[in-house]
Amino acid sequence: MLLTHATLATMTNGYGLVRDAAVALEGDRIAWSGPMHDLPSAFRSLPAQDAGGRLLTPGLIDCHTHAVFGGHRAVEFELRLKGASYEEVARAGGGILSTVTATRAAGEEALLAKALPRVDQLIASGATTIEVKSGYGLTIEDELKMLRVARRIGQARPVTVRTTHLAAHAIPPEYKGNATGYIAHVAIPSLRAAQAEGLVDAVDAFCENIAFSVEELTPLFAEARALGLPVKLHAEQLTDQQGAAFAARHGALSADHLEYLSAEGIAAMQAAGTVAVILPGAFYTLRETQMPPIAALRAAGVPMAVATDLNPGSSPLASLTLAMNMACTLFRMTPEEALLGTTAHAARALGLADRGRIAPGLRSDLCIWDADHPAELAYRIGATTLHKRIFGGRLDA
Ligand code: DI6
Ligand code: FE
Repeated sequence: MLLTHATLATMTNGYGLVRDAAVALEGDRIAWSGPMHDLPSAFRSLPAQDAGGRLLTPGLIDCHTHAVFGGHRAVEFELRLKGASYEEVARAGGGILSTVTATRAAGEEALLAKALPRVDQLIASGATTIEVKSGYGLTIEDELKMLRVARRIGQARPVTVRTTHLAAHAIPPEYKGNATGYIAHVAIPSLRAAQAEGLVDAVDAFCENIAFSVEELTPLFAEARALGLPVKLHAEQLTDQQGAAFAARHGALSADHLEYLSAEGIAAMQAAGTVAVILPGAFYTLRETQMPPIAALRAAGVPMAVATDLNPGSSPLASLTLAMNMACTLFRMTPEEALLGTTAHAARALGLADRGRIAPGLRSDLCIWDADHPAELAYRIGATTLHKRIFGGRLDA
């Protein structure tokens, strides 16, 4: 396929804007891209599609989601707005453990049927690659079930799914007060089993005083290393646990949230090449006031990604373009940083070198937008101007 008369945001050197451009696709790879007048004659005979001057970007990448879960938490949302305390919400059946109960009770088919409409919303906002975490099963079998469902999303929809093992997300009631036992008897064995079944691309954990400490997570990250799996970490979301520096010491692909990230954490991430994943949907939902240190991350040259954190509790957000808008308006990221955050830097946060930019040899995952400048993607609030996606060289119907 040959796309002609397009405005390209190649995402090499910022937007990497090329006006009146063409892109040649061969199979699932980009063969050539550049100004129309430079198009090599070899590609001129490919079947052409006129983009009519529209904006072309790399397919968007949501590098942090919890898109597989049972139930919802809308009632908890309403109770909190009526003034209920956290304890009252928990007694009324809310909170993260209510999602664990609902996820354990659901079968694979039911979980898949609930996840697909969420994924369809992400796709409608331009996603061609999504990451999906486990973490609401919290038993060996239920964590495996979640990862199997996540993998099946990639067979059911035109989207690449990367799966992340997040058994260290919360301590289930049966291990209350025994985080170490939970890591030893559930998190590590479920990771081994998931790896044996080929279900896992990375290992994540929630490092927080209401979840796991750096010390408790050390054996899990050692196991990840022994299995040859990269790590990431939910770090410094609510308090500074020095999780980002711990993750960086383990060569983490990313540290995510980072509202309470310290200068030492930034330096450690910079030295290790760890991506900062910015999640404005959770900040917004929880009405947090402490912002992640965007200016300091920028000054240190730490690559920033932006993701939805799609989950039923702290971020029921299923639009990447809205996440980009929030990153700009709430955190003062620029629209260019926000788009790098859902393309080139999101690819890096997933350890994927074959996507996130428009360049020869990369996957032909592209978005065609009814827009003429890339700043439009982050500028609109909740309106997505996606015209069509191309996934692996195929135009969406
Ligand atoms: N941080 C979050 O914001 C979510 N998980 C995490 O580690 C919350 C998940 C939930 O409330 O269901
Ligand atoms: Fe998360």
